[in-house]
Amino acid sequence: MDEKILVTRSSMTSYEEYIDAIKPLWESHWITNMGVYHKQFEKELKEYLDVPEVSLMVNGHMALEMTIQAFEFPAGAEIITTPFTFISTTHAIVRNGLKPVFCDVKECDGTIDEDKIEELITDKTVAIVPVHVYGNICNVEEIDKIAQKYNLRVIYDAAHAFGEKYKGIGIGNFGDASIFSFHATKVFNSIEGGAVTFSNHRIYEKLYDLKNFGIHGAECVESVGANAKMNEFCAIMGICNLKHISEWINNRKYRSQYYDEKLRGIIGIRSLLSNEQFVDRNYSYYPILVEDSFRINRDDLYDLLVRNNIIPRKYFYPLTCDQKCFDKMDYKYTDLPIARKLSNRVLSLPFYVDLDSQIQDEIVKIIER
Ligand code: T4K
Repeated sequence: MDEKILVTRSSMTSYEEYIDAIKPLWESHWITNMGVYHKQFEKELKEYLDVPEVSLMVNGHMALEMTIQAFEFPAGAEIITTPFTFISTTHAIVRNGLKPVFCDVKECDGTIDEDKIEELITDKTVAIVPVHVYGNICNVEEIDKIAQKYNLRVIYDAAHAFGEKYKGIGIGNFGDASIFSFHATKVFNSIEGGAVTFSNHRIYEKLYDLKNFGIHGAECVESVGANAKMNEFCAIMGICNLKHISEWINNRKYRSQYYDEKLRGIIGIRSLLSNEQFVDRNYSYYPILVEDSFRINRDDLYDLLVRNNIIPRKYFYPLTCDQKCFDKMDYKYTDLPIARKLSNRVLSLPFYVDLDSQIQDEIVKIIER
């Protein structure tokens, strides 16, 4: 390959469409602080995601961190979560002064193993933060039952699940809240951005205060908040990109099925995307597992691809609990056999809208060889 093929490439509306759309910002000079486009984007997201409430955020991480904060859990309380995710999920818990308790995941799709949650519940447990990893939907029904039984909150990290539905219901309707990421590398982006979905309007008010310094009018600050507002340039990018999302998801579906077809029959390679029949997928990533029956291991396959200018990523390796920043924490050495197994074998192949099928052929050929 002459040029480097990266793991993903931002999906973007046309230059002309964006430039045209941002012109009014020069006329109004209102470029941030809940402007008209912030409001419009929130409204359009509510419709698209088919949820009762949306709160826009500067990015997916702050969406999660502030949502956890909004529930005002007592310091030192425990949150059951997965280590097979991007570091943001764990950081959001730890940065709230809470303790992550890592639950193992399922071999079939990398989502939290609902059968292992109950044994981790203690009198300090206050919530579960599962992740719809790669857009693979967690067992929302079982998680809901456990949460009800033990009176726990459920906050889904749905950073990868934008626009997905389970049994025809927008994925942002499950649990007490869900967070989405609109980062440049996601299925849908607003350059940087994120959102929280929920049904309780009190959460909207709480998040509004948290993301805007707790300001209530020019001379009144009612609570201690931070700054996590989305600006108008990002909101407009989101509004423009939202017009193309269905077309992009269809394009990804075709690319994903193309990989499926080409990789089928290679012994030791399997897709980590679930076949859950009730899910409308968004085809956000294309993760494969390099199993023991494959002739070389994941790291060697990674090196081989990189030598050929193909740059996949080991999403998600290492497990978040094994990261250096948690070296001194007492939750590092939890027994997580499946999460470790997946993390040591997974490789996210280059995958994005309009990825050339010849490049996909080339990638498969290298794997086959
Ligand atoms: N929860 C979960 C489960 C998440 O996966 C994430 C983010 C979050 C929460 C937090 O959401 P945000 O706060 O980020 O909204 C990337 C993303 O930065 C991150 O958003 C994402 N997950 C994570 C899985 O991947 P890196 O460090 O791998 O990104 P980077 O810069 O290496 O980029 C990867 C590839 O993307 C590049 O090789 C090319 C392409 N790219 C990148 C950028 C920055 C583009 O095409 N355009 C771009 O502007 O973290």
